[in-house]
Amino acid sequence: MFPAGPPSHSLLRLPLLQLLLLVVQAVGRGLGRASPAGGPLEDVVIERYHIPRACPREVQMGDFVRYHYNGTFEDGKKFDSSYDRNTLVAIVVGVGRLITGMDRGLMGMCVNERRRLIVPPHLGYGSIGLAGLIPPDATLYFDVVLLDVWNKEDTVQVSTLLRPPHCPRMVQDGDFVRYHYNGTLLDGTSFDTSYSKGGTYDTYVGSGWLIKGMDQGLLGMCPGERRKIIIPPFLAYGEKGYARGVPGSAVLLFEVELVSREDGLPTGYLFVWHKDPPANLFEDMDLNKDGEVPPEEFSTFIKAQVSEGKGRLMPGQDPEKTIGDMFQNQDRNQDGKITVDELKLKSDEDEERVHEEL
Ligand SMILES: [Ca+2]
Ligand SMILES: [Ca+2]
Repeated sequence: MFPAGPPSHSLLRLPLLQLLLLVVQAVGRGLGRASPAGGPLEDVVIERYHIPRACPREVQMGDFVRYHYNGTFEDGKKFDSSYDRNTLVAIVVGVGRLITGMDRGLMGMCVNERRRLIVPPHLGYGSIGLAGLIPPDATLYFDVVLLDVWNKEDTVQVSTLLRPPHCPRMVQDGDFVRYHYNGTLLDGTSFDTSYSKGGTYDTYVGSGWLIKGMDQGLLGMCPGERRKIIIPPFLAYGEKGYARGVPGSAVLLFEVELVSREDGLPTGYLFVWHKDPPANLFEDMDLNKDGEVPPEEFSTFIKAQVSEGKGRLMPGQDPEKTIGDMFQNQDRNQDGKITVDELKLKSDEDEERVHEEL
């Protein structure tokens, strides 16, 4: 037989138990567990006091995270803060690099989420503490905000925001592209934008001018398309980060609007013929037939080839400059005119290199 307690006893117990459950749910959302006797906590208590509306990703074991925190004791006295050091914590989580309480307390966290963690001593610094900083058997309170999360298995994530109905040709490696972009960190901090620079960002895709993740993220894009491109740090600026605004080991989020694309030229080429060059190239260039081609004749000739659709200049550079560079390349002795021998010499070299350049 169970001993019969006084009726008032069970009446009192029920509200207390409910109250305790409510406290645990409110504080821990079921993740933390207070000990039934009200003694030391068995596990970390997690209070998710700010959860962002959008949470595309939650921290998992083995993820790399960046976060800020304030650490206090039960009496509110601060013992440590990443804000004071002006340095984010950047570390792999869930693998024992942190105190167990922090490893557990960060699991499932979203970027921009804010949590309060209550870490019992056995999941913190135990009965020994940390010399000069944490006394023995201290319960630790952390306020944490998560700013970044990625994993070494990550790839570039592309999502299309707007796709034009007609797309005759998509971006391929080697293309010359003009695009606008907004670059932010995962927590929304802006680090760069083309919109404030008075023009598009113009570059070649797949030629090493861009971070690897952007080279990948632009592929297959149509003019007029808008994309969101998320790039892990090892395909962006790595552990060092970049100048102002991109900290080390940061995931980058770009919103990109492709304005135009053109076929690029092979690396190092300034001009290519669409078909074979004219059989009598020098004679065609030497418009007044005096045996010399000065810059004016050369420029007139090249522009005629372009306008007649016989050849194509390197995109993305002032044509006058490109033609000037081409002239310099051909004028081997730099006397301001191209001779038949200079053109032949260059053509022979080019043929050896299976070059199509003039
Ligand atoms: Ca001439
Ligand atoms: Ca010359």
